[in-house]
Amino acid sequence: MDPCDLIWKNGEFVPWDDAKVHVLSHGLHYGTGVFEGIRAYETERGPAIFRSWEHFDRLQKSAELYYLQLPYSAEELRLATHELMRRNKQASCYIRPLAFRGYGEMGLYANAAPVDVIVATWPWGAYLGDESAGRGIRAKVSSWRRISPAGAIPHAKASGSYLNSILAKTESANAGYDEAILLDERGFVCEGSGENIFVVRDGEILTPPHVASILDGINRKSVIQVARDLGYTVVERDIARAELYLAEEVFMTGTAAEMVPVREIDDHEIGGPGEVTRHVQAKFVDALHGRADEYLEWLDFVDVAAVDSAKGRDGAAIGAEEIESTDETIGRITPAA
Ligand code: PPE
Repeated sequence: MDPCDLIWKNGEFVPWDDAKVHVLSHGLHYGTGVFEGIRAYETERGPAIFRSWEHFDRLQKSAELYYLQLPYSAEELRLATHELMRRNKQASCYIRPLAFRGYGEMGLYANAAPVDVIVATWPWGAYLGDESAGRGIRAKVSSWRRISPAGAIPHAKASGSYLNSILAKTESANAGYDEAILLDERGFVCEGSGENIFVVRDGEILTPPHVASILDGINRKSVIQVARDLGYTVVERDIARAELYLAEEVFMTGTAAEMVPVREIDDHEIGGPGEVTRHVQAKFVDALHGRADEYLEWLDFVDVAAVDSAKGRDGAAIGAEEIESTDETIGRITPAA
């Protein structure tokens, strides 16, 4: 990893190497955490976090689903992230908020253990390899099914759920593929180990619906909108495994991976990146980087010149609560007319 200077932890900015936890932290033992993956990009108007409101909102919903009470509001965490990026002097980065049950009680009903919250930032390059966005990746349908909604909550971005993704990813990597595609418990196409999936058939763009145990991806939602705005028909419906092999084009979306064409699945050549993928990808990448006026409202611009609002008048570090009240210059901007 490429460390940065500071990590925001429970309302304070602490040096990267000092952001530690007790080995008896609940989340470490039972996976009781929820997290987010967010990216910030350098734009002509300064650093901008892509759809930060939606990410912090999802963090809060994931927490609620697993009965974790977040001691900070989504807005407090969003503004703490701005301050962290300013202090780490980052124009672009990956952002990882995590809330987990901390140290204080063991056992499965441990409400006495606190919920700790951190936000970390670091530079993270192309998740599926430098060539992934241009050339496309090779994927393998996993022998592991996506966690069933009967046993856990696929809609929550919960730490423990990722054991499922890690099994699938490990299997595909050990077999020499770039990524895994998981089927849901019914045997329909679900998603990648860390991405949503799209299939192009007869010129239409298909993607699995919510009942297929997907994570409700923020890039999924964005790409659906971009594709529809470009005039494509996007249908959310169950997709049979064979439709992957019969597809004209396949692509995946996720914060870390961004938008990546899939050129081969289970040794069936899909080809590409195809015309539809390229068309949507070009617009989507413009949106991420602030080059598409119609999507500027998705960008949360970080005011790098803002006063260091997390320092009180005496210069002492304070919590996110105060950041919110002093840092009003940062907000959702309206697209230029
Ligand atoms: N499904 C899963 C299982 C998933 O983990 C992600 C994101 C997505 C879909 C796409 O969601 P979104 O980022 O909102 O479009 N995966 C995150 C974790 C990656 C990691 O290795 O850690 C990410 O992309 O940040």
